[in-house]
Amino acid sequence: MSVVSYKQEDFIGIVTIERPEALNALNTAVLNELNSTFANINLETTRVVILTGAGTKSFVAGADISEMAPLNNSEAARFSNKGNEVFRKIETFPLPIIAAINGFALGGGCELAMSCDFRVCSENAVFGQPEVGLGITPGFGGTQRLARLIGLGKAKEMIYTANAIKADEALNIGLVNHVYPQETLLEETKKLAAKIAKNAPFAVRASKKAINEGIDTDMDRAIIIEEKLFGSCFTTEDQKVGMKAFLEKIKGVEYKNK
Ligand code: CO8
Repeated sequence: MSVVSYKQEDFIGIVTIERPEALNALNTAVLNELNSTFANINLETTRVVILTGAGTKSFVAGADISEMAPLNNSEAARFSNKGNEVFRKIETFPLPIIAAINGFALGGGCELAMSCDFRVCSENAVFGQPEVGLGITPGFGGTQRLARLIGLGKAKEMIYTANAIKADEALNIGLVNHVYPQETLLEETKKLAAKIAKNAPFAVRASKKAINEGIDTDMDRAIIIEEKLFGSCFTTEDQKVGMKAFLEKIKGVEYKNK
């Protein structure tokens, strides 16, 4: 039985984790299917991806505890590596990915959301890294991405105390960009995705690459990364079309991803 579904609406791809009986917890099957789902996304016809969980209770309630419980040292490190590889693919995926967090985003769920480009959530969303309460550390990038997103002090407090936070606090600390009622979460996320999809696809993808690669290096190298990607936009038809439309005061330009 499939545990990850994919559907396409215009330029928007929607990936849904579907294990509601375990609050969408990440087991090996989910990690494998996430991997293959992203690998099969058509980069010509898709411009932005939404990642969400099935149901109204949980985005992802963590890595699957029943699968992890019996692991030994090397098996656990391998499981961590498997998750990290999938999440890094998501983080460096050529298209922007918005996490639409529809409930619990705990442990591996919070870590999965953090590997997306940005996050929006429903009012009932709950975030946390409960791992130390289970006798483990975060193992799918949480010790690295949380501090980069919300700062060292707040990340350390969340991880050491294992305290969960609600949507309004997640918004305050910049973990999510917007909070919506559960009923409108997906529609509002699609509106954001549609805004992204209207812009020149090459420019959006180059912006993602510049931001991601630049943040991991020093400013002198980072601005060179930007300069190269900026220059590469001038090889595209969309740059000519976009600038011509501005100069000729033409509204509503449709980019062709060329
Ligand atoms: N793993 C496996 N099953 C889960 C998980 C999970 N993470 N979360 C929920 N479930 C299952 C429950 O066991 C239950 O199954 P069943 O009906 O068969 O008993 C079902 O989902 C429904 O859950 P609850 O009955 O517990 O629902 P509640 O509404 O009472 O509670 C909570 C919801 C608060 C979300 C609760 O389920 C909970 O605390 N879940 C665990 C949250 C958690 O600790 N997550 C972190 C896991 S550790 C992790 O993610 C580490 C990532 C790095 C891994 C590194 C690799 C080695």
